[in-house]
Amino acid sequence: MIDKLLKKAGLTDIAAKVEAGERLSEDDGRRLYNCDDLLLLGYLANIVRERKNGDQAFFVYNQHLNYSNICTNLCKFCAFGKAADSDQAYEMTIDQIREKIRSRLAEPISEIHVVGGIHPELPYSYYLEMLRAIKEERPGVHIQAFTGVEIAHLAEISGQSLEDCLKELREAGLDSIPGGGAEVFSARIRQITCEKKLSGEGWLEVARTAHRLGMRSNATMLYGHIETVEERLEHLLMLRQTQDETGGFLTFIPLAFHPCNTELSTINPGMSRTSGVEDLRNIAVARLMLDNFDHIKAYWVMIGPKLAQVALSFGADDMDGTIKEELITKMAGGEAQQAMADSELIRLIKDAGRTPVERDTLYEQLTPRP
Ligand code: V47
Repeated sequence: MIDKLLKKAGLTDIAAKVEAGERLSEDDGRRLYNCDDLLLLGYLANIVRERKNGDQAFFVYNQHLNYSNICTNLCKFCAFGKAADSDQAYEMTIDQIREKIRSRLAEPISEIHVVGGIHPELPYSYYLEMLRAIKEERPGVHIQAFTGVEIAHLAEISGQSLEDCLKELREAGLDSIPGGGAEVFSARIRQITCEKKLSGEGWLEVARTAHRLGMRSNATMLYGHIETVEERLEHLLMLRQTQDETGGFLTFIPLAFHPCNTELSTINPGMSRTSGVEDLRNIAVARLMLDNFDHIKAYWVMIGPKLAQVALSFGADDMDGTIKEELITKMAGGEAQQAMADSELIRLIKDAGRTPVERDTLYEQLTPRP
């Protein structure tokens, strides 16, 4: 039966490679992206998913902290970043950050995820103080902070090399780097959507430098706006190549574009949210192409908890976490709730026929809880 379907879709040779654990080529990736048999893509991606992670589906008890939305880049796909003089601009003081952390000390949070805009004025010392303050309030927590774009900015304002800056941030409490800021590496896309932002090569250089220092990081791709299949593929191959070199990426997270309140949707008024099929296809193709990534995350905040649950059968093995407060998606029209109880994550995972595993940021199993 499956052989017939594979033949009909022209994927017999790709399926043979997947079953043999062989690397897929760029052209294979193109064919997968253009395949409209979603169930077949899911079937193939699930082979890799189960080979790497069995029935396990990971989640993390985490807290998001968006310390400021003031940003000089003002990317056209982003509804979160605001100019410093905007009446919606905000920045948190170190005391307010302490308070945010303190307010949830009763919860078994193992990871704090920190992301903000590229702020024109906050001094370098603010970032070091923020890291120290978080660790003081919640010793032992893993701080996953600052996208590659923020890290490059911090190196610049501190007048240091990336390496020295990362070492100093690590001493202050930084443990790993989230995957944001990668967007789509294509120079064409960056020119149109985020011309002031760090280049794709610059982003990869931050990742390489961190990995050289033994610090892990994540990788993302923002899809569903004006990028082509070729540009998505190029992005995935650049990540795969970098991972071959360093082995430092923990997980890949496809991020579904939310057009609401973005400049991109003002320029192209017809833009709509990605469809469920598109979301699952991106997860499945990423799982198949990124053979050297251990984990693929279905980020429920962006694709909704129900689709994230289904994605556990289309290549994803991780649902991210409890979160509670996340502004990047919310500002762009995200409708998913902001918080998910760990019991609800566990229920969704079990209901999908998978085994829930509470993990720390580095994918170590947390049982019993620390
Ligand atoms: O870099 C901005 C994206 C990213 C929109 O590492 C948008 O585990 C959709 O990277 N629609 C930041 N996406 C968030 C991020 C992230 C999130 C969760 C987990 C991890 C991880 C990383 O959000 C930005 C950008 O690519 N973004 N605007 C938008 N309108």
